[in-house]
Amino acid sequence: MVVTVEGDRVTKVRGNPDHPFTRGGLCVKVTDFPAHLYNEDRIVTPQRRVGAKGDGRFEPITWDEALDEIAARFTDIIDRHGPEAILPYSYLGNMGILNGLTVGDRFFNNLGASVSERTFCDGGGISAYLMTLGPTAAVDPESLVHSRYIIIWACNVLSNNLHLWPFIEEAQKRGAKVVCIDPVRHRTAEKADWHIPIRPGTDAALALAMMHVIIGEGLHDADYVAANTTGFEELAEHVVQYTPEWAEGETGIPAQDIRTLAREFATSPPAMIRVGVALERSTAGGNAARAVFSLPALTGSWREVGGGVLQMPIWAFPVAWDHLHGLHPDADNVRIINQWELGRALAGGFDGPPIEGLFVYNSNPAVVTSAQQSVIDGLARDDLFVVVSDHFLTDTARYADIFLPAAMAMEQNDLMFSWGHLYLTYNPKVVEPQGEALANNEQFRRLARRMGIDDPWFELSDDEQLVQSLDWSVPQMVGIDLDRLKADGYLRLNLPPADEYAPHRNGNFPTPSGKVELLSSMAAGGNFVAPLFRQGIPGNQDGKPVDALPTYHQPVEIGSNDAYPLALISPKAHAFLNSQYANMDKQLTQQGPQTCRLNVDDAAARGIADRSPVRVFNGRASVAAVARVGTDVARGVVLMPMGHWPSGSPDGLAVNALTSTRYADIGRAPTFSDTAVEVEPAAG
Ligand SMILES: Nc1nc2c(c(=O)[nH]1)N[C@H]1C(S)=C(S)[C@@H](COP(=O)(O)OP(=O)(O)OC[C@H]3O[C@@H](n4cnc5c(=O)[nH]c(N)nc54)[C@H](O)[C@@H]3O)O[C@H]1N2
Ligand SMILES: Nc1nc2c(c(=O)[nH]1)N[C@H]1C(S)=C(S)[C@@H](COP(=O)(O)OP(=O)(O)OC[C@H]3O[C@@H](n4cnc5c(=O)[nH]c(N)nc54)[C@H](O)[C@@H]3O)O[C@H]1N2
Ligand SMILES: [Mo]
Repeated sequence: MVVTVEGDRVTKVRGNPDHPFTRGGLCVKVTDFPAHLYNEDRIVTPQRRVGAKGDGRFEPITWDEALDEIAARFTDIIDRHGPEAILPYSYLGNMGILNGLTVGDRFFNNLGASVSERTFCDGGGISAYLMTLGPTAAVDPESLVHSRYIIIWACNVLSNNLHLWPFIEEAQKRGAKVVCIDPVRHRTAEKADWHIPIRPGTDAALALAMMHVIIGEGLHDADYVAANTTGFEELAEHVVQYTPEWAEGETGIPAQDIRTLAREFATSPPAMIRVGVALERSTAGGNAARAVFSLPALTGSWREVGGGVLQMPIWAFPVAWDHLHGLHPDADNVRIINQWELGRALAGGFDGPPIEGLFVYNSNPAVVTSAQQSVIDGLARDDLFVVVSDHFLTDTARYADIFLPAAMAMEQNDLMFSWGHLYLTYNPKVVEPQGEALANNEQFRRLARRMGIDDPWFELSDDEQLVQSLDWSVPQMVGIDLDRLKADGYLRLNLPPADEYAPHRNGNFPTPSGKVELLSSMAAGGNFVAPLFRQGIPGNQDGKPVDALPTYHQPVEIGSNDAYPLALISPKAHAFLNSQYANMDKQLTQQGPQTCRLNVDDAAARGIADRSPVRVFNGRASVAAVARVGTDVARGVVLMPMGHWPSGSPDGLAVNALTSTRYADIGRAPTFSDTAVEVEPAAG
């Protein structure tokens, strides 16, 4: 991003046209970033609640008062119940190495607070990836221009991964066929050559039927399979049962289309699969992801540049996660609470001390977490001491006892690894923070000192912390140091050029066997959750059985109750970043109110007209929405994008009041896409 600063103010932002990956592109969320930075609703001084919880009445206080009060309350809670009565709650509101996912871990691990397990963004997909392929960067996203066949599976590239699109479009111009497997005909599916609508939660059935065809018709690459996979014989026998005719019944995709897809994928090298997070979000989501990750090994797609799987190239970046987590010496015995279960945790549903202190930063659980009503009820508990660090008075922050104002990206230093390309990016502070806002890492430095935590990390400057945050000695960091990063802004990891990079041409997968594990050796340890997601705690297999071979399991909730015959999905909103920007005028205008998209036939059967008010409900809640009727969603499917704040809705609830609270099969992923609802016309 190129930022124009006039005097002491940011006046304009634009994409950097010279950047080889982003090429001058910026998404609608951030093109008017100054309106976000200088927004009149932004809160830039610490605040203490004066009204009732949820009222939103606060008074400004000094940082000293805020830190004193937090230290006193936390100390008191620890004295009475022990440190596990404190729960940190954070996610990906900020994605920097210094200020993002792990910024609070050292502080809370030092205290011995309950560990928050953060699995609701690809915890299942990543765990499945590690089980099948290991922590490999896999393909360079730029190499997609060389693909001849691209399957975009459960991913809305044009809305959610905008910068990848030009590479796919270039491949398409060069003759590649682009296929989109999604219940929704969204912007990306519109541009694809073939959109395959699928019933939510049935992707494992489709992938396994593709295997049935590929192996059954001898379209697999026997040499690649023999050299670079485990368990082929077992898999071949296992997929005999998964015929395309059977899969048609599960997925709603005609058997002949499944055959065509499998044959084309196997015979159009280089073939690539771009996987989105929604793949994991159902009862068999982890199995679906493992099956999909296995496909390119069966067909030998990895042999060529432009073949393989693109999930997220994060494993290319040598971030010193363990060091950033700063594990507590007795970490193995600390209580773990999955963030998904915040409502239950606040209601006393876990063994051990009651949660009496909650510290939320980089997250907005009142919007992003399932069981929304129970989250809001829990936040409203009078005996719960809540600290929220954020930019705005979010629907979560309304329940804070103490609000801490956080700096925004342009007001703080950071270094960014990427979820979507292979460049490290330096994020310099270009203006002083508004008011008294502070970067997250500075907030934790001050709190650590106030609570007498004796850890040298909290005495380090930003640069010193950055130096310790990466392993600068590995081959992909040759030629990269902090000074060069500051001078150039971004540097490509030292990997072969995208046009030559086929990292698994000869196998070399970083799994326990060194091969693609069609038959998973890690499954023997039970359910696997990557330590990245649990403040570093490595003892991560809970013994819950996991299928050794990718296996299909039907959705649990969809189809289980005639009163709720429709399958709800809640993917990302085009104009919001999860819950962020949903309070900005321009983005809210562009996104519009909470909508519920449904198929013309389903609408007609219920007497629902386009743009009329409806209520979407199930046994958990009822949520108001505006109907959008069309043919872009498959029959039986309802789409409500996530991100709207519940406070903006007439009944004070948003889509996560409806979503399932069950875990998926692997990595304790959420199951948003296994949610059943009914829709009916509403008055007014
Ligand atoms: N504009 C915008 N961009 C974003 C974000 C945002 O909020 N807004 N959030 C960012 C974040 S945190 C993430 S994780 C990424 C996620 O980006 P994506 O991976 O694209 O994730 P989703 O939007 O959740 O879902 C993608 C698609 O999966 C489809 N889908 C839902 N259920 C199923 C299913 O069971 N099977 C199949 N095959 N498809 C299904 C949905 O219709 C949707 O089109 O986007 C990032 N980019
Ligand atoms: N139904 C449904 N629910 C979902 C999903 C879905 O697809 N469907 N997607 C899930 C996914 S993939 C994700 S990643 C999560 C996202 O969940 P979150 O990460 O919680 O979502 P965000 O809204 O991006 O960010 C949370 C808050 O961080 C604040 N923030 C931003 N930068 C900073 C900072 O530097 N410091 C501080 N202190 N605060 C900051 C923002 O203002 C915002 O209020 O939601 C999950 N929930
Ligand atoms: Mo995410």
